[in-house]
Amino acid sequence: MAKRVIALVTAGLAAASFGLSVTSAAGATPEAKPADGLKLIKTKTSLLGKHYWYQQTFKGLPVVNGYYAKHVTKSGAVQIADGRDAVPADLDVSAKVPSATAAKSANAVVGARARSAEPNKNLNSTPAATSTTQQLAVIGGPNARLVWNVTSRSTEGVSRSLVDAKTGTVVESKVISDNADGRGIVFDPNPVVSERDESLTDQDDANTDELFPAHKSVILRNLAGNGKLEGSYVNIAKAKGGLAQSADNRFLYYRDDDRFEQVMAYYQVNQTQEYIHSLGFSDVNNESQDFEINTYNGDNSFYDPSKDTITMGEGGVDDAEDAEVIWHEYGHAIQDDIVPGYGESLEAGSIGEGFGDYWAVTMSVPVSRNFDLPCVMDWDATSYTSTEPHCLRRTDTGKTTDDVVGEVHDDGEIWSNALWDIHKALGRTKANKVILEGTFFYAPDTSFADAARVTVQAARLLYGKATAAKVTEAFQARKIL
Ligand SMILES: [Ca+2]
Ligand SMILES: [Ca+2]
Ligand SMILES: [Ca+2]
Ligand SMILES: [Ca+2]
Ligand SMILES: [Zn+2]
Repeated sequence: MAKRVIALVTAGLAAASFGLSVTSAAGATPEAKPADGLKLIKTKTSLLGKHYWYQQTFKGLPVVNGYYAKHVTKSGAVQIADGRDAVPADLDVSAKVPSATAAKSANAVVGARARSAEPNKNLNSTPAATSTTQQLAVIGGPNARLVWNVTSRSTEGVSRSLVDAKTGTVVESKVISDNADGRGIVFDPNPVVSERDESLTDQDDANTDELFPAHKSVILRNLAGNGKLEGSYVNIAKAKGGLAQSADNRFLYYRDDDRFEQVMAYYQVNQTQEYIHSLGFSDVNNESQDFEINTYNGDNSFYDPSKDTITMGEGGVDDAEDAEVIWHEYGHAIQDDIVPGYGESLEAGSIGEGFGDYWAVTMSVPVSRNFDLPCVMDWDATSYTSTEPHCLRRTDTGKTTDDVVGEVHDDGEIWSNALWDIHKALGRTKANKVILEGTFFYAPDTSFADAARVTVQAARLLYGKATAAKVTEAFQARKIL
């Protein structure tokens, strides 16, 4: 390992000694020079002076964990912290293993560890690790070697793996993000579905005996660990009554506490992003999406593309008490992320609403035990519908383009019905891969027909002609193609 030496150097000497080719007095043996270069990576200013941080490099490649810092006080005194590792001068820096192979090996190790850390060990619910970067680097010290430094994402957060670039062996793999798991209580997806009971009502946000059993205890993954509901995929930025806070990440509230809805948004969006990653997509609104919870007192929620923020209303049933409302709005955020300026035509807007409804339904499938799957927002709708089942909209209305009325939510039912038929024909995984992949080819002002064509194209390229034919059929049934 590196020698972590702090040396005090006088001001006069420092002026002569520092530059980009500093050599250390300590730690280097003649045949193993510490470095051929130091690269300045950061300069910090404190009350007492300046702090220069250098990355150790070898033949232009970073040396993993090799650092060098120079602290210069205002009086001119210089302190050196030398954390360089010795690297043999003849170390070969040409990789034998391709970066993609290294990424695969690293992801296998990261994925296996993430699965074993999963509380219920449900293999299907744990997304595979996906790698984000692979860079050549050098490890110094007694086991000096050339490595691929692979950064991967998994349910554990961000991991760094070092893969020997000559042999392909994973030398080291560890979680480097300080993501934390927390605890929360949620509805999943909502009380009507989980309790299979269409007679449940809001009762002015009371925690009634009927609604109590719908509360479910869950793990909140990918939290940043700052005691707030902020993490890799969700950031509760604003909330009525203030942001939920817990030093030990225990966010345990029932529905009559306004913080319950904050936990709902965090949990349900994290679920959806883990699912999207499990499909192999690492660039679908892959960011900490801002939410504002209960800050709008109408019975409506909305996605604001100008601020990239989702606002959840509190009219009737608090909207964030129904995961299907959250997932619908998140559907808008997904489309806006994939297609800049999305929704610039009536049909594009209708596709947006239809996709949001579909996304709510497909996300509900694993937690609904088949309870009226095509019904959208079963719980929120109890506030404003009198007939049972309570649904804001459905994905199985049978509408076709003959039924277009020129209102995006109504016409969205044509699109959501097509997507739901694709879901039934292809199965959930294939259907969602095809539908998300197709979205990458949308124009901001796409038409039903154009969006359908690129979805068919995605099906053909991903799965072949037979699958594409099933997708075509689903659009033809809606008279879209
Ligand atoms: Ca509530
Ligand atoms: Ca976003
Ligand atoms: Ca509502
Ligand atoms: Ca539903
Ligand atoms: Zn909408």
